[in-house]
Amino acid sequence: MLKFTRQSDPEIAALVDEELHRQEHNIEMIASESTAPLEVMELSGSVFTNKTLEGYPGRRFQAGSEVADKVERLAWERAKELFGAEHVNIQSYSGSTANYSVFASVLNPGDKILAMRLDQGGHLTHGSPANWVSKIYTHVFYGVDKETERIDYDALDKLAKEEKPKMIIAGASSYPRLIDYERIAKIAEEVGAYFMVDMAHIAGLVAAKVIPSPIPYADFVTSSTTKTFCSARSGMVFCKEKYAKILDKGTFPGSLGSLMFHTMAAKTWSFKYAASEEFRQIMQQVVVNARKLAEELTKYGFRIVSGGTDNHLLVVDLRGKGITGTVFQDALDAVGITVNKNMIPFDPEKPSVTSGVRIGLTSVTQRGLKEPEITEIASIMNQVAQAPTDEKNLAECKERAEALISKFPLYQAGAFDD
Ligand code: DSN
Repeated sequence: MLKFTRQSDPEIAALVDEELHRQEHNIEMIASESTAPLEVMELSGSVFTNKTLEGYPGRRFQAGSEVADKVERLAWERAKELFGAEHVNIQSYSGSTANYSVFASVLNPGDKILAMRLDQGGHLTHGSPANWVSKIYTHVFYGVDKETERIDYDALDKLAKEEKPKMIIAGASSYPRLIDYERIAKIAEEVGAYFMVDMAHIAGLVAAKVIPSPIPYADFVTSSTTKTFCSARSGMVFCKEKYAKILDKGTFPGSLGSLMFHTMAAKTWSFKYAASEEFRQIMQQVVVNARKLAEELTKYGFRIVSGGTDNHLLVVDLRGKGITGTVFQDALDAVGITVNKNMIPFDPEKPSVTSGVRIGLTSVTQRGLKEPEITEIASIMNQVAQAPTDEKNLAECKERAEALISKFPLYQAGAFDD
């Protein structure tokens, strides 16, 4: 895939090779990552990169749109069929811009948004003070119950009635449990709020019908298309038909400019692939593997936030092991297991240190790892946690990790031969 770059710029080509080598030899367990199928790579690099277009099929601002229009229309049909949605807009560049386009469509400056706290699993773009949306809208937050570490729906209900937000957002970056969309939709209806679900992390599981879909319950459902959906770095938004016009206008010209047809082509392929039996089986195994890892780590004395998982990720509380999230992340990184440090609910540590790590199972499952390999990963993680700064221990663990992952190629042999 780098035939020409190798000749004109060996330096950047070498960095791509280096990253491929890193991914091939590491056990990638960042919960927001997955491995893009080769078709997604091809289409993301296709001639659609050259096309500048704004607007919608039949209503473009530039000429030469006849082929691109066919792509966007095909994407609509496939996406609506796959997710059982009334309307889709696939112009977002990412999950973040998908969220921004919904805000631009239905909110005014000063409007109030009720969303999940970032430090208990929410997302930056839902209203963190660090994100620009906090300068435009007012934010109030709900969280999880201290005992169960699951969303406290009674507190959410009470807060919604007190605060009367214009929008309630569900969806999270590090919440391992199913969300009761029906209940939140009812609360939103009672207080006259829009209900938006950000399903970025779980879109693949939803597409494969492995976990329940928010689409029947929410006014708007946003998503990135990487993560469990395993597609291009891009976004998508679904809504009820009654909001179709307002969403399209809020997306373009409301919040986005010219389109990225190369990733739109890749997403179009993924809307077909995600309906396949192959994808369904991978997604089903992702959940099985996540549960298995939670179970195995529990046997080694790790505490799993909320006691387990229903989706592709788990959050591990490391306090019982006497180590922080940073220490464990760095030690695992040194042995070739990639995870990220993560706040646990009511975390006493700073966000730069944390008491936990978040672990995702999508990439390893795509590579073919099943329960026996997950058992081995848990055992390696336990060995790392026992002596996270002991070089001899880390070297032994690295050997075990490398032996395991080398049996499961990232891509088929010869995929990147020029
Ligand atoms: N929110 C970040 C994550 O979940 O890792 C990126 O999408």
